[in-house]
Amino acid sequence: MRIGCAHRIRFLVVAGLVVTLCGCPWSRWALKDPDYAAKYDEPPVLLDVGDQAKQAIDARFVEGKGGWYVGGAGHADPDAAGGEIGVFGYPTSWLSANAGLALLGGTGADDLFVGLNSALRMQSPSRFSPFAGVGMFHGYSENQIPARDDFIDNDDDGSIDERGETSSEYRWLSAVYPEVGVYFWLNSSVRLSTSGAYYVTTEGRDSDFWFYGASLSFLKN
Ligand SMILES: [Ca+2]
Ligand SMILES: [Ca+2]
Repeated sequence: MRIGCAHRIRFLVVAGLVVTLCGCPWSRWALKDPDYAAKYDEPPVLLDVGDQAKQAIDARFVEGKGGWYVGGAGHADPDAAGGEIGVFGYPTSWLSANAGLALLGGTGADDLFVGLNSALRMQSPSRFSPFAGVGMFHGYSENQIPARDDFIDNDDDGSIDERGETSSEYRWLSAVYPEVGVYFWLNSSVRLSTSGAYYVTTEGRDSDFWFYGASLSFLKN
């Protein structure tokens, strides 16, 4: 009896803390989303901290929705920096997918690559949600290299190996990565993300690196 009572008190304290931290008792954080509002458009019963806590953290309304995002990432040694813009979606409330056009500079390949980045992430369906996922990047770079001694008219201007002649050199870089991070919904449509991804690249194990990034995502409610 005493143990049950202690458990109940402990639950109430924890739930009360959650409610307090989330700015309840009636959190309005996602009421602009029609699916969320349909569930929680009435204030919860006073002192029902369980319902209040659930309402304050519930982000299941994202299921079946999507939007676009913009982000950046970086790392030192090897110096690497990147930017990305793309689209994302939630096939289910606990799984998100994203794909975007990405620029990746630096890395062990020492070039600027443009390519496609995509990832799958599993997360809790809550306002603040840690996630873990996997992703991949495929990109290419184009450089001009001197071509005055190959007996080829590389630039098709009628002269072979003329002064200043160059040819294009293309390089590919691919990477796969495991990733961990956190999501936080600022409101029903704007999500802040921070993450760390370990890029395992085609440049070899000496060129693998941690890539730390942040992004803002905009959900279409
Ligand atoms: Ca030429
Ligand atoms: Ca040439």
